[in-house]
Amino acid sequence: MLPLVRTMSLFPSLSLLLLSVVATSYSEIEPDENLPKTCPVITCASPGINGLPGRDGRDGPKGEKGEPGQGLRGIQGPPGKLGPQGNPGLPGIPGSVGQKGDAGICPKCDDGPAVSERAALRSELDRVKKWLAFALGKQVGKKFFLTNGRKMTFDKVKALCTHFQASMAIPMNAEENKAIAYVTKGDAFLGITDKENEGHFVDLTGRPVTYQNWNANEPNNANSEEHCVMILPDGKWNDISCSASLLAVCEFPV
Ligand code: FUC
Ligand code: CA
Repeated sequence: MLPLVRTMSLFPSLSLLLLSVVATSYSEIEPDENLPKTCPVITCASPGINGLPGRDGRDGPKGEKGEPGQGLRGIQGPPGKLGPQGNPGLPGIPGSVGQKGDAGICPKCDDGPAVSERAALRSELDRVKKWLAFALGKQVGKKFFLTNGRKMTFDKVKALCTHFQASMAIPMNAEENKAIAYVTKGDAFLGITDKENEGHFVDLTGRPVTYQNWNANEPNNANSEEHCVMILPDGKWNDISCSASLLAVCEFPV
């Protein structure tokens, strides 16, 4: 016997398996319709039975998105979580002015005792001013001239008047000049100098004096050192050294 036959007789199941493999391999080859149905070597026999279907091919490429379905719409879901707070908006256009409100209630301001109290204080103040005017000074218009009876240099008088929220006396007219002379009754400094420009007298605010009441032959700038102004008991003026010691007289706003 041939070795193959002997082997197949020995292992009949193996020979069946071998035949099955050969048949399966042949069935996977598609017959070409164009080729002539000839048998080149051996005589044609009747066609064999179809083989088993081949294995599934690999997945094809993903298809295009389909049309929306025709089914019923689902119910609305619950609201989502609260988002982060946004940036503040721009300020709005100011509103129109409102109507005037009602008068406020102020028992101590309008109709209460404070009104009569203020009137009493005003009356008392006016009487005290008259005492001072009678005893010490003189009021002309809105100026009240006062002296403390002490003598000092020009700069000291200036500082003293400032300390008492007043100014050095500066007569703007004959009436004021007379009042100052009445108060001082002696040689006193006025708030007038020509320190900056010899012969050009200005008041302490820098304004050139418009009213003047110079004594005869004054101002003479004696010894070239007289840059301040004094008022004499008769109201006449004389230029004098700023270092002289004369009465202090101030004018207080009324
Ligand atoms: C006159 C004045 C001077 C000074 C002298 C004593 O000459 O002009 O200012 O008072 O007298
Ligand atoms: Ca003089």
